[in-house]
Amino acid sequence: MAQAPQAKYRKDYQSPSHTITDIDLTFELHDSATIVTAISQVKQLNESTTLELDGDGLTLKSLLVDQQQWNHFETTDSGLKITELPQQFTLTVVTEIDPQANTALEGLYKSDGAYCTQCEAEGFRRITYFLDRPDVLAKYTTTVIADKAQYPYLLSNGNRVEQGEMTEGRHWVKWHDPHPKPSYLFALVAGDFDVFRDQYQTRSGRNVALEIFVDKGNLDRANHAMVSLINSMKWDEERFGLEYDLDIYMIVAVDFFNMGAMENKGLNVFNSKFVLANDQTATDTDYLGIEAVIGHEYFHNWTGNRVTCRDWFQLSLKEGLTVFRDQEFSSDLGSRAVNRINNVRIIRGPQFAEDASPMSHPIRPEQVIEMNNFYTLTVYEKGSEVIRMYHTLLGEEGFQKGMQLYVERHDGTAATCEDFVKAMEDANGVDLSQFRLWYSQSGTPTLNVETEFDPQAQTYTLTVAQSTEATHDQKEKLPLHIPFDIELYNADGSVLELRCNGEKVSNVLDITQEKQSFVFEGVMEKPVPSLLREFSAPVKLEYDYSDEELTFLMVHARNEFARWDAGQMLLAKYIRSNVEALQSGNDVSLPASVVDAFRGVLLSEELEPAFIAEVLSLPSHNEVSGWYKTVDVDAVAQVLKALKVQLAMELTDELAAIYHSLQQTEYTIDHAAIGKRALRNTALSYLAHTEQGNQLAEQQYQRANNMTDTIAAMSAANQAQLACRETLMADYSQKWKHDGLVMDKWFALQGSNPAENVLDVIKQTMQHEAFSLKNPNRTRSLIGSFLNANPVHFHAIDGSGYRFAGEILRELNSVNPQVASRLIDPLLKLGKYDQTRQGLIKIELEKLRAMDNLAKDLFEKVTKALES
Ligand code: B3K
Ligand code: ZN
Repeated sequence: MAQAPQAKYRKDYQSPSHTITDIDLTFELHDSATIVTAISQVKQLNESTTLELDGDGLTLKSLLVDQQQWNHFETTDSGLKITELPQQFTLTVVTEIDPQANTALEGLYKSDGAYCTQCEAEGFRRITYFLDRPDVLAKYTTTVIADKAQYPYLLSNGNRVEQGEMTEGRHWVKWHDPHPKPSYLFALVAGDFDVFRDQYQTRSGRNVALEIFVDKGNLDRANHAMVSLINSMKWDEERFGLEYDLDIYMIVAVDFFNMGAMENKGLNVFNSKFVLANDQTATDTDYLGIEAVIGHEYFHNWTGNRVTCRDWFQLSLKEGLTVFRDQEFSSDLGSRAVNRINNVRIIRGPQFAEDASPMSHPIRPEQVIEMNNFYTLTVYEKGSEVIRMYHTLLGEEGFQKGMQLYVERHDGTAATCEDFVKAMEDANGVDLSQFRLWYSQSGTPTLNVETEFDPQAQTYTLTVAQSTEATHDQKEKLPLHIPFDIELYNADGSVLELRCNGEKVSNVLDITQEKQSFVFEGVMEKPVPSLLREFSAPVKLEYDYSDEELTFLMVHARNEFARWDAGQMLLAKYIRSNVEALQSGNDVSLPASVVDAFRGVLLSEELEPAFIAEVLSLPSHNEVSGWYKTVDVDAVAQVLKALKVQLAMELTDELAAIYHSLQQTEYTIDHAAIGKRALRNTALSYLAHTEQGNQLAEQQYQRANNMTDTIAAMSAANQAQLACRETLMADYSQKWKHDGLVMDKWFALQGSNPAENVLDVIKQTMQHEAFSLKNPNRTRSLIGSFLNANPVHFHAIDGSGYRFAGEILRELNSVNPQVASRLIDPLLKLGKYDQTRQGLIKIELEKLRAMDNLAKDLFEKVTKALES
């Protein structure tokens, strides 16, 4: 490392010295020498006559101030310092960039044959020298010039205003975006596409042209994205009263993309994974993912674009809120319970793990070296839980009042998290002082609950103690304001009305102190408490439930989430006790009563199949690992496998009956059909561990008329290592080897293959014609699944898994630092493993730290991990 990268601190925020009100951009596109001319209208805001612009990897061709060549400038480590400037001026900067060589996929780059951009968070500075910060909002006019035959479509933000032909087969298109925006929302795309068109009329009568651009030949995979877009536009009008504000909305699907998608104003750029789908190429999970991501990016138009962030420390202002909105969208359109379950799984699994890792940070981070490292589960998913808590505390009506005030006050400006809290407070006349701590305090709080029933006094006392363990970034923790949703059940399944001090009280208790007691009156018999209903706060719950109470809740709880949660708590008890049993040399087993509880759910006639499938899904190895200070990787894996096998053996008949009864002849993607397939394929994942497994998987693969069933068959064969595995894998690869996106599912199965020789298989797979380390989707599928979903081999005690990860990371460091930095996360959690493993992981981290070209993305994480 030449010079260690420096952190930026939230407390050091300063408003900009200048602003740029308008920018006129011209791109002359050429593969390795694109010329960018940027003409900006600059205004001084304080007394400084020096303007410092951000720039990264640019070749400066010329610099003019008010049309005159300007010599008062110097290039700095981070850009350009221009001095002796007038108060207001026109700045013309010409730069040259090399999109062809850009494998980091940030700024302007080439994805296969097309040009595209990614500017969030700080990619615009790789295009031109600029005030590349979200609190500088300018109106953009963009002219794109390129070869007409190769790039018939030239796109940018806003509305197309002019176009024309040029010599040498080139053409140009000019765009104007009337909405002032920060540079991170700028986008440009040039290429040859098939276009899927539709239109939408907003509530107030604006006609919006909808265009989805896909690689040639993929038109038959764009329909679901379009349906999802139209549904999003409608939903945002109905639920939030928010309408679209331009005459055109474009989405471009590209194959090389670092994340899911990007909400650039009027021109979203998407990872093709979240656009392309038909029944032969995509699974139900893919379809639901497309709906969620299309919705998410669309919803950003108000929460992110119209109201943007003042600085990057405020990222959760737009991301937490927009995740909340996309979760609500998916829940209103589909199954609320299943959506909630899946979101909670992410919080309790990887988000809690992030809190416990060297990268722990509050949803509004205090210090950042590389901003791209903070697009995290904490900022997004925990951020969304924080928004959900406002909703729980204020109700839908109060929440919407707060939203309305927030948008009214801050439309067209760059706001802060504090502005959002203030809007919620002012609109509802409430004091959220203590609630604000959720923005500044990191870590996972624990709620410890104790109860006492007094038959004489007919009272039931609930004592709640909250505590948050110190995290890597923050030692001192304070009590938070935690909405704690509870219900009390009588033995007959009826629900008690909650009364305290002679008055009826709400189901949502306000936990604000370190320890608090609630005395409920008029309680005749010892009730069964249903606690933290709907996961009303992102906390760990400790309560000593008996098996009987949990099986009771699995049947009687009024809401599905609580039933599922009771089932998970029951499983958790037996996973823990079996890990202990195994460690002391005993057998793994589940008592008959527990098996019966799951049998009951499986046979239930009222429950939705999609929900039953969730109840039957064991927690992941990663989630279970989070329960321990030091995790016994092999014991956890063995227990999870043994419980799966035992449930499969004891419930074989029921599972087989369900499996056969849920067969569907036609493939449709309505939620009922998706639910049936989910349950049927969950049954198959169990049956794979029985005698019928091989035959069922092979037969399902051969008869499948859709990708969901195909992949479910292969996945069952992979996990249970069935005899048919190799044949199915070979057949699939033969069929899809020319289609990287479809091959990703196959790569993910290779990466998570539990076979002993998996590392050899992966190395061989890296030679597959569809694989390339330069493509983030391919890398995440094959390598990411090895690191995240193959615990036994990744954590092999001989260190082979870690060494392999180290090699890949060293290579990716120069190819694509952002992808490398995502991939490294499992290695940061070294503190969770035994001394031997810790030592082996450290060796790999040290090797990375010693690299002289270590990117700051990896630098930030590696140094934190090694210092912890
Ligand atoms: N805002 C983008 C994420 C940008 C990530 C930059 N490394 C997508 C989204 O959250 O909608
Ligand atoms: Zn987002």
